[in-house]
Amino acid sequence: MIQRYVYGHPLPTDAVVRDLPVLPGDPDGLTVTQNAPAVTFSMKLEEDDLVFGLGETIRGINKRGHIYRSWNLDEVMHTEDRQSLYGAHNFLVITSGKRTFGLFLDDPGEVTWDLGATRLDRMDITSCNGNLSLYVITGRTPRAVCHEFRGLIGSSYLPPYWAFGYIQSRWGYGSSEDMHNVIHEHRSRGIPLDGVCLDIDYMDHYRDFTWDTDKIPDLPGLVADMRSQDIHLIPIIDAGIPADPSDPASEDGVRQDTFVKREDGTLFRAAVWPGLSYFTDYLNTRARTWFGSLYRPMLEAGIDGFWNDMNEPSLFYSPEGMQAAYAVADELRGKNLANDDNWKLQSSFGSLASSRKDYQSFYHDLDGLRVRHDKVHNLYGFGMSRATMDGMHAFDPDRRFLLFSRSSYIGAHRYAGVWQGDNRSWWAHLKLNLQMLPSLNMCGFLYTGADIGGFGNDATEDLLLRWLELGIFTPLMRNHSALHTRDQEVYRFSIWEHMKNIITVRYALLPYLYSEFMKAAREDDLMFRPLAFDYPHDEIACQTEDQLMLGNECMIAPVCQQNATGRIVYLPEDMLLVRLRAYNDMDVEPLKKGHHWVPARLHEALLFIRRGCVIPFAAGKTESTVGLKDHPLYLIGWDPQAEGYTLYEDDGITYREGSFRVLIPSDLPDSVFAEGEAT
Ligand code: MIG
Repeated sequence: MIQRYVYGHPLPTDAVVRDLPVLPGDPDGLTVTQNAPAVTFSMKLEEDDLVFGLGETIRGINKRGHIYRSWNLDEVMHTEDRQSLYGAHNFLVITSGKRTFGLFLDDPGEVTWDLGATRLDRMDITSCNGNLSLYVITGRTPRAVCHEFRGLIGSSYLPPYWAFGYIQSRWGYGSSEDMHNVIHEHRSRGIPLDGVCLDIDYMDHYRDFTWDTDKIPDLPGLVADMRSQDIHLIPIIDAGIPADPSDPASEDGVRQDTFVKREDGTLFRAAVWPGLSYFTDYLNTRARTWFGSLYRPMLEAGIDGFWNDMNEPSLFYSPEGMQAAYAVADELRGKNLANDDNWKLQSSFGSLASSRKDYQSFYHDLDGLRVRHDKVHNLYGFGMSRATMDGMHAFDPDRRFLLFSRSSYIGAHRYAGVWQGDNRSWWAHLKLNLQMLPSLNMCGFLYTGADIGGFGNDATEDLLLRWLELGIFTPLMRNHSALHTRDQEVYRFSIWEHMKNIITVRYALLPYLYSEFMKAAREDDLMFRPLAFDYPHDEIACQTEDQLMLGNECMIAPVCQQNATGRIVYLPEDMLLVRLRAYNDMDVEPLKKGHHWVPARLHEALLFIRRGCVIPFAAGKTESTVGLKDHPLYLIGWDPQAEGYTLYEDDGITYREGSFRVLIPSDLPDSVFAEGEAT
């Protein structure tokens, strides 16, 4: 059941797809405190309350014990002390033996979530602007609450099948030659690959929708050449459009009045990669349609996937902010700077990026309603995803396109996936990658993954291999790294063959993973779940922070620790351990419920299948998802009497309904089953 309450004057967000009646008064169990304009919703947290949700953010699967802030930011440090990353996903579920319910604050402005941080036994959620719809969702289980909620916010975005293939990316890729090299290095070694990303360097002076013709003389030719090798080209698009009349998109946007403005009606400008830039008013329908149409020439060149970046929006500085900083510098120039002055000088430049002041200095036109940006800040990336996907569908309404965005709000999950942003080559971030998966799924974002190997800093070979051993399960499986960091393509490392073998496991698993993804998307369900969702009465499962349920049959427990030769895994029920080395190299071992030390050498990925379940594997080696179609399937499970697996399949390209096929062990003679007794 979903109940809706309204506070202040909510702005339209398009997060939900159902218009529910507004109930009078306040919801039961929440204390509402007005502190104009803010509104706070408070509740006592019981000792056994678990708190899940908030989508893309830092810290554990159980969010209890920290203050989070919904305020989309270009945050380069995903450390424990942060409060915000790139998305605002204002949904959480509170569950204990006694009660289970969800809260969704449809509020596009700043919201803080004190989830037992100030006081262990207290939750305070504060809407800073006090204009929102509050939805209270009840259900028997956390999974049921999420299902209800997902019905409210609408179906998740569907990527094409190829988007589940391995994708190689790097900040620095910008030319046809880069693309050819990356493809050659993968194909010549038999490392599977379905996509390569172009980062900002392909553009002509960082101008969106242009490409440097010295680096890419023939874009349609490049795309066609790549497609003939079953590889898709995925260029980046940034939110800012250069404030320069010589740029066609800029000139056209000014003429058609599609950019955000300051209070006095002049165009808002701030610097990003191309220098001073304009920002499309993605909250305006006409401007969105305009921006979406800008993708057309690249779609016509054969491109069918993009990644949208910098759409929090990230701002390096505004001219006003820079001027103020210069004024401070002029005032202090030549002085003997004591501590305070030194700090003042440093911080006047150091605080220029994505500043509050700048976010308060421009306005959106919400189809007739003028709203200051900070009141609707968290909708910006959502609007960009929507503009892009609508533009792609205007080009071809029947085709599924790949799109993943950095910034998002609930609602954006209907238009695109998200990647988890600028993580680091840290073991802690491998674990964080896992921890964000279920909370993103809860908020509708099924197509997601993190930069495998880590974006910032230098990856070691063991980190990359272990990270691939998690990445084989994530719908978006992309290796990406930052400029000036150590080369991170698989083929750069001495143990590349192990990495390659692990990637072949991904492809062998794809029929299953795709089927589970599509089931989750069609049924408003979760592909990744905290163990607490499936075993609510199991105290250990409820506290497990480094394992996840995957689909309806599996559990994953990746090794997230350097130098480890295995790990302790908690099995909440009897399961079949599958130790995976390559598509054709694995061993299985039935294990009893309880704790186990599970050996996993560096090149071995771990997967656990519930007793009584079977999952399909593709037999055979492939270079890309295209080749997978020819491979027969076999099953892996505990015992040959198992019921079978219902596989979902479709064309992977259009929105045409697919079909279900029941795979039964007795029909698939090559299937693998456990031998011997469980230990
Ligand atoms: O200011 O395009 O998160 O994936 O490689 C940095 C360059 C801009 C941030 C993205 C990252 C991308 C990088 N971008």
